[in-house]
Amino acid sequence: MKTKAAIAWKAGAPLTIEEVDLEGPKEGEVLVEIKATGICHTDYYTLSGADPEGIFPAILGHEGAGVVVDVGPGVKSLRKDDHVIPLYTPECRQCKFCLSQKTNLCQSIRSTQGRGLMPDATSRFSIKGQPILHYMGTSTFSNYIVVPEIALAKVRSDAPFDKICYIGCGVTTGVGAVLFTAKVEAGANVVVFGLGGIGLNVIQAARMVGADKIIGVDLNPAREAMARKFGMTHFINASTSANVVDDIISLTDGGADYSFECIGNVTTMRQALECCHKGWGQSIVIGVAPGGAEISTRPFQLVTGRVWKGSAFGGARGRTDVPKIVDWYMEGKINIDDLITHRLPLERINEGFDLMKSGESIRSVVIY
Ligand code: NAD
Ligand code: DAO
Ligand code: ZN
Repeated sequence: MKTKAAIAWKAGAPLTIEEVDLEGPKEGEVLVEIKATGICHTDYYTLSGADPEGIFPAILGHEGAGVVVDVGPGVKSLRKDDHVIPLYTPECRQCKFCLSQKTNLCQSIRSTQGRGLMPDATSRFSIKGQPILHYMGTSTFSNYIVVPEIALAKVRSDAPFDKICYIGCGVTTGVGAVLFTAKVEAGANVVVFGLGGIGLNVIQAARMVGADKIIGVDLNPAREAMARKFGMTHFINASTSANVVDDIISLTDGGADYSFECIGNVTTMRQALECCHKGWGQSIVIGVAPGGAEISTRPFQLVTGRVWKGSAFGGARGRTDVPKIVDWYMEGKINIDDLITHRLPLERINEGFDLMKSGESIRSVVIY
């Protein structure tokens, strides 16, 4: 069949809207019509050329929601008309990683997904016979996609696609880091570095679990008002503070119980660790730093009880946890609507990237 998609032909070039050939689903695969997709910082990271694993030509996008159109042989858990969210972190429930119950990093299709291919090591997308690569196993900048069954979360059918697409990455990454990775408890003091599409979701989850102080740190003072709306109690402007770590330690009587780095900057990663309380403070790295970057601290920071952890997709097991997060949105427990600041048709997707780069948007959503 044919599908309309935004193609990334090479790093640094704007996306172009084109008609693409899409092969139907093979064994264990599902054809999905994407109804809406968010534009995430990580799409820009890859498109800019900064991502050392970025490969082209490809169809980017990993924050979508849509409807099952057809299923390939052997698909058991999904059928036509089911509403789904594609998962860049699948959940096969059979691999060593899934069975460990210690991680959400399912590895069953990792190697082909990383090469922009389906599990049989081929692409379903092509233009005039030239293969176009998949991206993060999702490629939600295409109106129709083919995805392995294990990389689709089935969600309730009354949830609006133009909001729940954000659960495909940003919401789950931020909310999950608080609930599943850090397991923040009521009364804890929490610090969030970076008040963008991820950090604001960390803030709303910290409020949801009953955190005491929720301190936000950002260079952009325009982020303060939105962060307060989501539960931030104190703001530190990193561009005017003489010492962000000292400010946090004095606000929290010795340091944060939990900090979250939502920027992708190794300097703020160090600050996020070192503002944690001696003996028990945990710092969660969410931001993706530039290729080759390294983090550092004095090892005595760890000897004296601080813990440095990472979180991918919020530690969420996609097929299990994403439907629950959709329920929380539908029950009014989490706010997505105010984070979606811009809506665009696919033809204007490049404007979505410009809005992100200028800091004007929190999330732009493309509506098909
Ligand atoms: P964003 O651009 O929306 O937000 C980043 C915020 O950080 C902005 O408000 C910016 O003003 C602020 N900032 C930048 N430099 C700063 C500094 N030195 N000090 C203080 N504030 C600073 O980005 P986002 O969409 O929220 O993504 C944040 C990071 O999370 C990115 O690196 C992204 O790639 C990563 N990410 C990780 C995962 C994961 O699973 N671990 C998933 C999605 C995104
Ligand atoms: O198992 O090695 C692996 C893949 C891990 C993928 C984790 C992705 C999280 C960071 C990228 C941001 C995604 C939007
Ligand atoms: Zn697995």
